[in-house]
Amino acid sequence: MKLDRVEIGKLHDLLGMGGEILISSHMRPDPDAIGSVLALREMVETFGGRPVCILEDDCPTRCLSLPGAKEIRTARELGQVSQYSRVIVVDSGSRTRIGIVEQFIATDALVANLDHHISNTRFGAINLVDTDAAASGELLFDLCHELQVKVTKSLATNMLAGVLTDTGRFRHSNTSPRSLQIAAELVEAGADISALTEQLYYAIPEEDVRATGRILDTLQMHANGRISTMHVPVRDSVEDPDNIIDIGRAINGVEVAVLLSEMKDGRIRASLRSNSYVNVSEIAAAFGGGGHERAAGFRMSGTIESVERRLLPRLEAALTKAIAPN
Ligand SMILES: [Mn+2]
Repeated sequence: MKLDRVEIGKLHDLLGMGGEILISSHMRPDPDAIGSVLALREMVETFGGRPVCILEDDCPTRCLSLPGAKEIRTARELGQVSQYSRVIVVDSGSRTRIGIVEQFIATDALVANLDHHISNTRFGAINLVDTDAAASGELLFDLCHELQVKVTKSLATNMLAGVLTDTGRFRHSNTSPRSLQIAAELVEAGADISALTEQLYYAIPEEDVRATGRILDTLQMHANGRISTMHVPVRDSVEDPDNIIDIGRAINGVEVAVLLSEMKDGRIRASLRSNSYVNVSEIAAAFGGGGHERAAGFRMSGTIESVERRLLPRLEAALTKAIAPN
């Protein structure tokens, strides 16, 4: 997808204004969110601005070695709320997905929305949304070229973190020739793909491995083996649940994998993955969430069991609809 020239121009103007610019991304940030925030931080500095990176939740430990990660603040640790009139939100399908950080956005703020989710609500005054991009990191790479920002080693590392993880290490169906070309250029620009993979995937805390064993034990199959579900009680929450839902999705015959997790606030987070034909973004949207065709999610109050009881019929209907001959 070609990025809109007018919107790029408007982002260029925003970056050129200098001064403080708030950069944020979604709650429970993943490496694409963190890497993109950090890449934008460097881009803002290149333009002479002062980036302020604030997220609702802590940077996951596996992302702490990304260049600049220590500069990210959580809304909680800041305590006092300052209001920013220039804001960039990245990798977030809607404004509410940044959570409590919304309080830091002044009412008349100029907000740029940079994202790749199909469910993106175009909430910015500036909207650069490329739903063909596998990761926000890809979108930012294109932006670097449009804005003539030199891709340094640190920029390349932060953007590659997003491309690497949002494509599931180049295995998911969103992996395009462009994803691979961009990854190659990022490696050429100095990103160490091997070191990055080690940090992001091979540094799992021991307690998370043990919790994974208990979560796998909750596996149940539905709809003649086409749906798998697993449950995560709050005491077993792990930093990177993608690894677990990937196992549910890898079971022979499964089309949709579901991971239902209890959150600290008592609500349930549902993560949905599909293999080849069910659009889980539509199903997540029906429950007030969103995402991509093959990876989506939503949050809802209730118990794991009550959410599962409401979700399963929807999934079964989607399976039937997708399979039924025209
Ligand atoms: Mn992303």
